[in-house]
Amino acid sequence: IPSLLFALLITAATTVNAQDADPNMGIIPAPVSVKKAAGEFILSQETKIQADTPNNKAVLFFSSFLANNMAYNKQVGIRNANAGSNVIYLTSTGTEGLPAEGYRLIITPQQITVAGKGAGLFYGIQTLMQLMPLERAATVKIPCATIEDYPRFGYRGVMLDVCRHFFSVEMVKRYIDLMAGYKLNNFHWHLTDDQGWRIEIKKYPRLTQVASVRAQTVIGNYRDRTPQQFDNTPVGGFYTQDQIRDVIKYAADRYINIVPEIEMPGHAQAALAAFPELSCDPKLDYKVAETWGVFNNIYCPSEKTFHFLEDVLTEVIDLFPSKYIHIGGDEAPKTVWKNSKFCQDLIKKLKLKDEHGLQSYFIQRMEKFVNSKGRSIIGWDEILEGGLAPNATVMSWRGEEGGIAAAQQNHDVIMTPGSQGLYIDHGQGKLNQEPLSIGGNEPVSKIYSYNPTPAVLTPGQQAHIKGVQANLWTEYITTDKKVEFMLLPRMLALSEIAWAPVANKNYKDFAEIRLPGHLAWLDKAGYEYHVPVAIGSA
Ligand code: TNX
Repeated sequence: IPSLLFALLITAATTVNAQDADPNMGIIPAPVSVKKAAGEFILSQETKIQADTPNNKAVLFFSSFLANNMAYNKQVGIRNANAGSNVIYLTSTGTEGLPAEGYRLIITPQQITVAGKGAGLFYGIQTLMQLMPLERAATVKIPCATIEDYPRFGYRGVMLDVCRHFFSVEMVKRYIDLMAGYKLNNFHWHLTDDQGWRIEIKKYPRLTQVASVRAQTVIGNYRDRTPQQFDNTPVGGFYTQDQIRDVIKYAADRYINIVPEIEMPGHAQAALAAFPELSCDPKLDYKVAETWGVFNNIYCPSEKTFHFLEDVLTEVIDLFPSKYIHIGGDEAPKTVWKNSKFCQDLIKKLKLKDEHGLQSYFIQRMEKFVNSKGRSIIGWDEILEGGLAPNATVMSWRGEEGGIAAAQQNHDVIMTPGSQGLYIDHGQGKLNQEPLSIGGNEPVSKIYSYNPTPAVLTPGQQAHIKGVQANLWTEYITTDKKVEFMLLPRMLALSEIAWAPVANKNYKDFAEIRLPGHLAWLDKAGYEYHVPVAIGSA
């Protein structure tokens, strides 16, 4: 008998070990809690799908997924008291004690229950979809488990620069699809820059007629300082307001907010090409920038400029429901302001310290305007220089220092430090094995190891870190495929640092156990991605 008991114990132990090999059941980002159970639910054409409200957008998303993936075309029913077995139930009940955006997913052989409110239900469905096999089939097996899950951060973002190169509505939607599958919830749309203005503003048609087109584009890496070669195909493109509304709805159907960015006072040369009178030296001949880098031609802090930007932001705010409106603030060289009599007089009149004070005055004025419309500004960390606008949220990109300083001043922060792997325009492997990029080497392991709450902050200050974001600048990204290549699989690592509790993070489990299944899914979905270097090498 003792040896039989021993054998039983051994069997039990091996079963547990086999399960432990994949404690997160392949799910990315890793859930807060996963309890596996024996057996599986068999989803077939006979399965009933029921919901509290069948026309809920998360429910509609799930039924269209089933229609596409297993040709399941039955109507979603309303829950009745005697649901019986072979039922998937999507509900907002049973969510007691769950934090915002959280869900419970209970899979038994008889029933699957996805419980969550709003985004929570949508995320529960995303997890359930990840548990389904890749192959199209009429019947699929889903392993039994109880999963309870909610995000670490409320803001989980990815930025796309559509100015340096323009990307179609279709591509933007593909980008949003990827975000949704990985529970990312803020798409930062970088819409204006020196090299192109990409949003239709009804009051100023010259912005799209003139500022959205550049005559030629530097090719090669401008940092080499080798003689520059130009591709003289004109590059243009902008989104009409109708297209923007369509993208906003598409994103909202996936619980993604879009944060629009209108750059000021710097990165404004394209706008100045359309409206030279907004510069401090209107006699100069401005053109939409054709090379990369930082440009001296910035908006003049004049009443004309403020009126123009208020008009632009009025249309932007009418379009975008986002609480946050990003007004840039980065890389605004002060040379022109230093040499301008108008600016120097203004500094004296307003009793400002210097040009940085003038930039603060500029941002604070715009903040007042945005706040008057019930919205809040985000600015890049340069908005700290010369004093923060009272209600601003800081996006910390030049390392974490700006974010730390802002949190210490009780301002909200979104961490996106380039030095910590969050700049996904940088290369992901050895440069000689990579396509042309702005440089750097930020492999997926580096972004994975980033923790957005710096230890120097007190718990109270850490609460100001609202989230984390990866930025995809597109100077060297000319095609849709290259966007995907730069984004993937780093975006999956981002989703885990934005969502999962620190204690659940484990790079080996992420990269070796779970990632391969996701790469297979990306293959199937036709996305291009970088093949990460094996752990331990390179
Ligand atoms: C800095 S990050 C910029 C961008 C460039 C990027 C290239 C930031 C706020 N400004 O204008 O595209 O570096 O990595």
